[in-house]
Amino acid sequence: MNNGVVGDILRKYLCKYGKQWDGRESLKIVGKTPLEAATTIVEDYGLPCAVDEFNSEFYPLFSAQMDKIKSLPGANRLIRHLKGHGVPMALASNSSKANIESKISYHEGWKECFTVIVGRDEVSKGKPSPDMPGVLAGKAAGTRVIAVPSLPKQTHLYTSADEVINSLLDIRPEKWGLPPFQDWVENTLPIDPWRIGGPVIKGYGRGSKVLGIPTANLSTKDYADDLVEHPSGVYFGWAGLATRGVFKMVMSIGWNPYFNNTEKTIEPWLLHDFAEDFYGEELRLIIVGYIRPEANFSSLESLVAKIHEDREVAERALDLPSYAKFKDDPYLSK
Ligand code: RBF
Ligand code: MG
Repeated sequence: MNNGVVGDILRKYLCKYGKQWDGRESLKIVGKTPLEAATTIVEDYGLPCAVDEFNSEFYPLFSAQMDKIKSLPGANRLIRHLKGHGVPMALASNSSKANIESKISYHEGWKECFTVIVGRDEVSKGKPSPDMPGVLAGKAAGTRVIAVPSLPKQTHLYTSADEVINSLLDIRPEKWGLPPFQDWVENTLPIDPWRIGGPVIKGYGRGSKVLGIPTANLSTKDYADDLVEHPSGVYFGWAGLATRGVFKMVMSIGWNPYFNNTEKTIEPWLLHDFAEDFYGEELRLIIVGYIRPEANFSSLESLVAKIHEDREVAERALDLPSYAKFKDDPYLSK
C-alpha cells in the first residue's frame, strides 16, 4: 500500500471514528500487504472494529479511486523508452488479470506497450515466495532480473537478482545491452517539479556540527504522502525564504544510510552562507532534478566529499535554462 490515494481515503474515513489521520502513517504502511496495512491502521488508531471489517469498508473506497493511483516515478519514462526502441515487453503481476487491466487502463498507451500480460489467475503456480516478488520466478525463466524493492533496507532479500536498485530512476538500460536513456543532462535527471514547504525545524543536529553541512529540516507531517511517493535519493532545486530570497538548493531524501535513521526525512542544504539560523521561518522548495540514490560510505570524510560533489553538480545544473527558469516560480515567494 503506498500512495496518496490511501491517505486521502483514510483522512475522511477516520473522521467517522473521531480520529484524525496523521500523514506520517503513510510512511508506516508503504510496501505492506493490504492485510498488514489494515492491521497497522486498526491498531495504531485503536479502531473499534475488526481488521476484516475495516478491510471490507476500505476496499470499495479504494477501488473507486483506482484512476488516481500514480505510476511509480520513472515507470512511464522506462516504458516509453523501451517501446520507442522497439523492445518487446511483457507484464506479469501477482494481481488478477482483471485488476491489472483495470489499473493500467488509467495510464494512456500502456496497455499497447505490452505483447503479453499475465495475471495470477492465469498461471497454476504463483510466484515462488511472496517476500521476493518475481525475482526467483525471473531467474527460473532464465532471464536477468533487476529488483526494485518497495521497502527500504530490504536489499538482503533480493540476493538472487542481478541488480537491486533503489528506484526506476536508477535503471541504466545500457548495462543490459539496451539503448541508453537520452534525458540525463550534465549528470542530472529532470523530474516533474515537486513543490513542498513549511516551517524549518531542528533536525538531528549533525548537519552543521558533525559534517559542516547545515541542512534546513522540514517537518514531514504536511507532505508525508508526497514523501512516500518520491524515491529516496539526492535531488536539487530552488529554495525560497520569504524575507531572505531564493537560493540554490541540493537535498537528500531518505534514511541517511550512513547514520541508519529510522525515519524518512528530507534535508535541503541551501547553497548560501547565512549569518544566522532561521528555525521557524517558512521555507518553500521546488525540486526539479535528480542526481543519485542515497549511499552508504566507509568514512565520514567520503560522505562529506560526495555531498560536496553533489553541491557542484547542482550548482552547475541550476544555471541551465531548463532548471534556472524555476527560480521565478511564484510558489517560492508566496
Ligand atoms: N546521507 C547518507 O547516509 N548517504 C548519502 O548518500 C547522503 N547524501 C546526501 C546528499 C546531500 C546533498 C545532503 C545535503 C545530505 C546527504 N546525506 C546523505 C545526509 C547527511 O547524512 C545528513 O544531511 C546529515 O546526517 C545531517 O542530518
Ligand atoms: Mg539538518
